Parts: sequence; C-alpha cells; structure tokens
Amino acid sequence: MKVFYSEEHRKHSPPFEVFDGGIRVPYYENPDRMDRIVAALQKTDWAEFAEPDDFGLDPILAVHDCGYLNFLASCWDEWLASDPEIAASPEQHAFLPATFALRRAARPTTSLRGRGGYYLMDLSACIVAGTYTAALTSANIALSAANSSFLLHNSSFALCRPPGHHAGKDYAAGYCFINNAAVAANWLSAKGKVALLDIDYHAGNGTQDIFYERSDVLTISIHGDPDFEYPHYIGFADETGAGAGLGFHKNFPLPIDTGDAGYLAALDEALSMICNFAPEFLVLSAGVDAFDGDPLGMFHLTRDGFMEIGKRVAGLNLPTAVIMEGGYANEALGENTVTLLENFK
Ligand code: SP5
Ligand code: ZN
Repeated sequence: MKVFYSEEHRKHSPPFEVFDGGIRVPYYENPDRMDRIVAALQKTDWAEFAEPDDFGLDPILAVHDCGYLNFLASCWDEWLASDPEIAASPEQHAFLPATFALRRAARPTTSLRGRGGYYLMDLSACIVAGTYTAALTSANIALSAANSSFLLHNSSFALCRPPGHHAGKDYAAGYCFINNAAVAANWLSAKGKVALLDIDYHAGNGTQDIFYERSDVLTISIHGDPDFEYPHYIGFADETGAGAGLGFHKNFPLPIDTGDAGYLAALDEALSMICNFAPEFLVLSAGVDAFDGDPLGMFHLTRDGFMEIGKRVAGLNLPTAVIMEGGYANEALGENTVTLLENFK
C-alpha cells in the first residue's frame, strides 16, 4: 500500500495549546505522533513510502476561501513583526488570539488579531513559523493519495499532519488548518461520485460545512455527541444537508463510553448508506482517537475494534484514500493506525 508522507510537518510544532479555563498544556497534536505511526508502518511488509507531489494552490482554493488562506500564509510573519519580545524568543510563542468573531454580523477586520479571531475557531489551532508550509504539504499528501487511488484503482494512505477535518472553508479549528480530506474528496469528485466517511472521535465539522449543500459528495461522520464533546456546536443527528445537498450528510453522535459494539452498529448503518449512494471513490477521514486510552476522547474502542472497522470499510471494495486525522494516545498510535489499515493493503 502506498503511504504518502513528508517530514515537512515538523515545522509545525506549537509550544502549547489552551484548554478550558485558560489552562496551558503542551500541544497534543505533536510531531511524535507521526514518528510512532511511521515506526509501526516500517515494521510491516506492505507500507511503500512515497513523497507527495505538488498540486499547486488551485485544488485547495476550490475548497477554501482566499482571504483565509492568505491569513494562514502571512500570520506568523506579522505576529513576529508586531512585537520585539516575540521576535526575541519565537520558539516559546504561538499566534493565538483571545477574541473570536460571532460571525452573524462579523467580517475579518484589518488588524492581525481582527483576522485571527475571525479565521480561528478555538485555542487549539495555534499558528507558528512552519504552520502554513506544513499545512500545504499535508494537503498535497492527501491529494497524492487521492491521485494514486484514482490511477491505480486501489487504496492508499495519506499520513497527514497537521490533520484537517475541523477546518472549514474559511476557518481553522482543532489542530486543523487545511481540510486535507475535503481537498482530496473535492479533487476526486471531478472523476466520479465520492463518499467521505469520518471515523475520527470528533465530529468532522469542517467537512460537514464544506459539502453541506452538495449532492455529489456524501459525507458521514461518527463521533462523540457534540452535546458533550468538542466541537460542541455542530455534528448533531438532525443536520442532514441543505438545498441540493439535503439527505447527503449524516451524523452519528454517540454517547460517552461508547465501545466496540455500539460503534460498529453505527458503522454498519453508515456503510449501508454508502452502498446505496454507490460512489466510485471513498475518502476515509481516519482518526484513531476513539481508542480506549486516548487522552482527548471518551470512547473505549479496542485494537480489535479498529481491526473490525478496517475490515468492514475495506469490504466496500472501493478505491479508498485513507487520510490521517487525530489520535493522541501516542504509545498506541502506531499500532492502532497499522491495525486499521491492515485490511486495505
Ligand atoms: C483532529 C482532532 O482530533 N482534533 C481534536 C481537537 C480537540 N481540541 C479540543 C481539546 C479539548 C480538550 N479538553 C480537555 C479534555 C482533557 N481530559
Ligand atoms: Zn479527533
């Protein structure tokens, strides 16, 4: 199986994030995550590593707002230039605004903070020197996997970091800046009907936003109920698409303490929806933070659970671009990811 990967992600390594209550913690979405997954993949006899190709900005701008992308591109340099103290110790700093836009009557204003609070949704989307290039490379990794799955008509793995599924058309959120899976799915949609299944523990709000009014890309997310879990405001069962996209989005919000059995029951429903849709391609937003030991999750999936998910999704027999999303139990991350992929190879 082709595994697209680049070392560029190391350039994006914010020194902290902020939890509820203003508590500063080390950044959970860290480069060590990739080291664990790469090490586990290298132990298999089927992972074929490849560097991503560069697809340019067009497929990204097909999904994201231009003002937002410009903000990502220049944010760090503007932040450095705004304060000599930051420029003196950049590695201790991250751009993170403290005021956010209520978008009902909001627009991005010209100051850096005025754009920051508009284009960022929360305090886990810190921007540092290498964020923009790391995010662009991550999107190219997803596009390379999509292209490979299209050309070879088989499954491929995009080892993306930073992840993508919380990034909307014009906002960053939850460690995500460019929606890698959405970019890949949109690119594939020019070749045929696409289904995008999101099994990350958190609701795929960005993906939902991007495709909400489209009928050519079926989007489904299985996740912790936003009634108790991040991203809190989106991912509810009654959100099923709008306009031409009505009926082409589905959320499976699941309760705290969901284990393998409860999860697999929802997965089976999702898979039968995908069968009925009859897509030519599948994009799998693959987080493994539904794992029992994940520090950011409240589910209890086991390694066997991930094996079974992989088996059932691979059983659709569709060319599938598997796109890495979250997963923060770093000691188990490599094994869980390899286990999930095992049946796609
Ligand atoms: C891609 C992805 O999985 N993003 C997840 C972003 C989650 N960010 C919000 C973190 C809130 C953590 N709450 C603290 C729980 C500690 N027990
Ligand atoms: Zn997640």
